[in-house]
Amino acid sequence: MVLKLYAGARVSGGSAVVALVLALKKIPYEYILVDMANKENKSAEHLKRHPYGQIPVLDDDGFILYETRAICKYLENKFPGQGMRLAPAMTDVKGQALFDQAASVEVADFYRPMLKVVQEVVFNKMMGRPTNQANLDDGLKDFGSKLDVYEQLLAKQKYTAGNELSLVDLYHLTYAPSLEPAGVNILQSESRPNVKRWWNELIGLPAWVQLKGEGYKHVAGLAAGTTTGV
Ligand SMILES: N[C@@H](CCC(=O)N[C@@H](CS)C(=O)NCC(=O)O)C(=O)O
Repeated sequence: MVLKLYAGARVSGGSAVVALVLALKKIPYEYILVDMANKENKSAEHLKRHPYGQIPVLDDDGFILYETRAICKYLENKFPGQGMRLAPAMTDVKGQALFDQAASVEVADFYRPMLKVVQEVVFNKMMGRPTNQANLDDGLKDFGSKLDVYEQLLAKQKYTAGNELSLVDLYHLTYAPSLEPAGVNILQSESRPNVKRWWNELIGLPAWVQLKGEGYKHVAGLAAGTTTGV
């Protein structure tokens, strides 16, 4: 049975990252819209799939999985030889350890401070709330200091987990692409040339550009409408 991806109307957040992994690994899937605007994510039916009432959720023939990073790792482990390889082989113990290290860093040192900034310049705006300048300044300072460390790392290696593009790099595409359209070019600052090089490569991946342009795909290969957004 074909995999089902439960996601919102917009190509954004973790759902977009899962859809990108599905595309890079050439795994067909059925996109099932969860109508977030009408709180379908909090419906009894969806809560059976995701106890926190969130997206994305993957349904692999009745095996239900949530959490973006767990879903991506599952797809890589289930289809290691299909499409692009996105994690070190299981037998590469050191490669796996460096992958896990980079994955933890992404959550603690990139996602958290990045989200503080996105909250102010994207989410607040979407909700019609004013930007809290003190929170924004704080978020930018915190995120900038973490990116300074990324700069040192990316001066020595091409990607966050080594010299191969991996799932960990793709995890960084959760929400951060919404910063530039909101006027925050922190990921493309000339002061961090290696972060800029790495980031431009990620947002320029043809599969990402196509996904943002066409939206999630139905299994028949039809575009699911123009679901562009943050
Ligand atoms: N840690 C989760 C976060 C998922 C998440 O925050 N999803 C958002 C949309 S991208 C959501 O469902 N928000 C609705 C809510 O939290 O009620 C993951 O990585 O999958």
